[in-house]
Amino acid sequence: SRFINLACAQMGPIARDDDRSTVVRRQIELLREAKSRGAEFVVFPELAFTTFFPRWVLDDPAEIDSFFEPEMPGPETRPLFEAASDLGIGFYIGYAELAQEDGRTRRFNTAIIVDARGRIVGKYRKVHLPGHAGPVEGRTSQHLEKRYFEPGNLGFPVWRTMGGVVGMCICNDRRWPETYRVMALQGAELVCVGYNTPDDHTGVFDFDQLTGFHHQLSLQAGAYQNATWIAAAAKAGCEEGSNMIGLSMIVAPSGQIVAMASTTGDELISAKCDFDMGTLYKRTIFDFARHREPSQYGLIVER
Ligand code: CDT
Repeated sequence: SRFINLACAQMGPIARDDDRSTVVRRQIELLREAKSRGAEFVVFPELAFTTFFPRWVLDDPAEIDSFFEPEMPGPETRPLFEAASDLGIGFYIGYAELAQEDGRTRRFNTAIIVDARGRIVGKYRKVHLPGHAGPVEGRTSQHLEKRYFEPGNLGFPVWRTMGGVVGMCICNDRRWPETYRVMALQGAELVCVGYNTPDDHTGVFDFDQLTGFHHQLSLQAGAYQNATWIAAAAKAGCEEGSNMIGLSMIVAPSGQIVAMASTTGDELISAKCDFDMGTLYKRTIFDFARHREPSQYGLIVER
């Protein structure tokens, strides 16, 4: 067995005018609780340092930039890195990344893995950007990730860290089977995911009433079909008038939920997870080399 004591640090709402330092103090409090429970690795939400700004139509470039991080860690986020390394805890966290790349300014919805010594070991940029590039008429709430971010350009890598093979995705990515499969084909044993999921995100009540179910369904199917652990952390609660689901959870390669949040506020959940549970599934029902038939899957990359 190869055990890791894993935690998800669900965060309650962040107000539009909350500063980074206030938010980081909350995150450090969650890290301390994680330490008291013996956790070695903590998963924080998507865009974890600010409110979920893609709900608004913003035009002022300075205001838009105020939600982005030109460096990670920066002056206000460094205390999180220091606290985690003092506690000997690794973490995953999401943030809005302002990058200078290919001779221009680029914006991505990004997540990183930081090891227990405070070093960034991996970066992922969200591939599946939901919503629209401009406001949709008649909708009471907007989801404008396509306005503020480019699709990620780093693929779905995995990293050997924390005693296992670890990959990342962000929020909407968790609904797409390709996300998990690309990482599973590289041997992923743990997939980390942070999310902000409003309970009115499709605008169709028949679908929206199933928001929690579809979240669980995606994670449980993703874990089972790819023989991997999944640790998913929400930003939850009523944030600037938008109700976002909680249900942060840790899912085993069996598809079973082994820990789940019961509130929509700051809440730590944790579980002792055996990376070798995934190995067992990979040697039996999901032995990819023996059972998959890639020659029959061509359409998936052609369309
Ligand atoms: N942040 C994010 O990706 N949220 C989406 C909901 C919005 S879709 C318009 C999700 O898939 O949870």
